[in-house]
Amino acid sequence: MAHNVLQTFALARQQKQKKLALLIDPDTPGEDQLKHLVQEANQAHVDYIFVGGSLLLKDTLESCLVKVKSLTNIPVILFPGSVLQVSEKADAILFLSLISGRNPDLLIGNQVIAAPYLKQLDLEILPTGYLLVESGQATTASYMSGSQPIPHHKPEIAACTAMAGEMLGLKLIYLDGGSGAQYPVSESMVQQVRQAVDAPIIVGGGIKTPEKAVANCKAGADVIVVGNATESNPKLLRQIAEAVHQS
Ligand code: 1GP
Repeated sequence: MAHNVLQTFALARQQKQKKLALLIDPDTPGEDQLKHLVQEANQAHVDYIFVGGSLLLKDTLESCLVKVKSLTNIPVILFPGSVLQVSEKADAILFLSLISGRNPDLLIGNQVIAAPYLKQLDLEILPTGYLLVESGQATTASYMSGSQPIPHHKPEIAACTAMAGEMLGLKLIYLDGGSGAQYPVSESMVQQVRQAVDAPIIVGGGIKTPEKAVANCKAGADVIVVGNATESNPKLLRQIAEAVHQS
C-alpha cells in the first residue's frame, strides 16, 4: 500500500490547490445509498473520503470500508470517534488529539491505547490537531468528547491552539463545528488560524453550500469536509467539489 496521503495534503497546500473530503458515517447509508454516494464522489472528483463518527450505533465500520474501497480509488481515511474505529481496511487514519479540549483521554490517553495496534497495521498515520468549535448547539462530537468547544467568536483562541499543536509536531489542523453544526466555523477564525500555522488546515461541520466552501478556502482552508448535506442531496457534492477545485 502506498503511504503518501500526508504528502498529498502538503503538496496541495504548496500548490494552493483546494481539496474536498466527503465524510461518510458508516451507520447512516444503506448499501444502495452508499454505492450511490461513492459513485457521486468518483464523478465529482472528490479528493478524500473520511469514514467515522462520534458515536456509532452499528458494527458496520469494516463492511463500510470494504464496500467503499471496492468502489473507488479515492484515498479512504479513518476519522475515528473512538479507539474502536481502527481498521486496516482504510488507507490512513487521522490520528487525532483534541487539542481544543482539556479531556486527557482525548488529548493523549486513547492515543496511548491505540498506538501499539496502529504500529502493527499497514495504515498511514496522519498526526492531527483537532479543534472543536462551538456551533450553535451541542453536537454529538462536543457532547461525546466531554470537552468544551472553542467559542465561535474567539478566533484568537483557535489560532493559539493551532499554533501550539503545530509546535508540538502535529502535521494537520482540523477545525470542526461538528457534524450537523447549526452554523459553521467562521471565515475570520479560519483566517486567523491560517496566519498562525503553516500546516494544512481542514475545515468541516455544517458546510452546506458551494459559497460557504469557497469562502472558507479563500480564508485559508486547504481541505473542506462535507457530510450531512450530501446525505440528503448527493448532487450537491459535484457543485461543492467544482467550487472548491476552482477556488
Ligand atoms: C464533521 O466536519 C465534519 O465532523 C462534517 O460535518 O456532516 O456537518 O458536513 P457535516
